[in-house]
Amino acid sequence: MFIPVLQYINYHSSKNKMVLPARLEMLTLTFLAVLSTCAHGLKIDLSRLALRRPSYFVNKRSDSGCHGNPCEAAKPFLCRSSLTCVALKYVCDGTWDCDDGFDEEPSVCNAASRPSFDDLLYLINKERHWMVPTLFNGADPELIAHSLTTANGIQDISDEVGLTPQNEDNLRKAFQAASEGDERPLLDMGMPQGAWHEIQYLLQKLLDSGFQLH
Ligand SMILES: [Ca+2]
Repeated sequence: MFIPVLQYINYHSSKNKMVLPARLEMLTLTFLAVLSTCAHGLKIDLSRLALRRPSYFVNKRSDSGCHGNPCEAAKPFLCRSSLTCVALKYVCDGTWDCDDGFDEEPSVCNAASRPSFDDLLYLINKERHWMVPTLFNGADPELIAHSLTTANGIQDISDEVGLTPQNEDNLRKAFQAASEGDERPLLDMGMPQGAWHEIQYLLQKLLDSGFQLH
């Protein structure tokens, strides 16, 4: 079964370009040289990449929709600054296979072990009435999902999304609540009854991937 893992979204629409933190700008620049790619039949989906052009989305990965990736299926990971192609077993294996180390960048490796962008976006949209203002300062759900997929931890998300100290504190409490199996802090934040298990599952998956609470 196909499991989308690596998904990068461009947030440089004219609407929000001016308010985005420099960190996200740099992250987007990181992927400038990478075209839309797909990992055919493999675990990593590179079909959503940050490109410096208006919002770019590939709704669903499909073989017919994959284009721009010159790599063969056995080596589907395209390096950033060269046309070097890397087999997935060498992505995030601790050794640079791309000249610039793109295959070992933390954001790439974070995304490889995280819940998918789509799963996170679905949850955030579903719970957006309380989750977005309480935890993410009213930010765009796609930006939040992207950041959760690639960030090292809360500080990165704060820099990328623009959180208040209260948001950071609430986010930290939410992760701790998930870790401790205690839904009460989230109920106090406005989480509706019945939403807990899905939220706990995804937060715990983030923690399991090494997501840092500082
Ligand atoms: Ca490598």
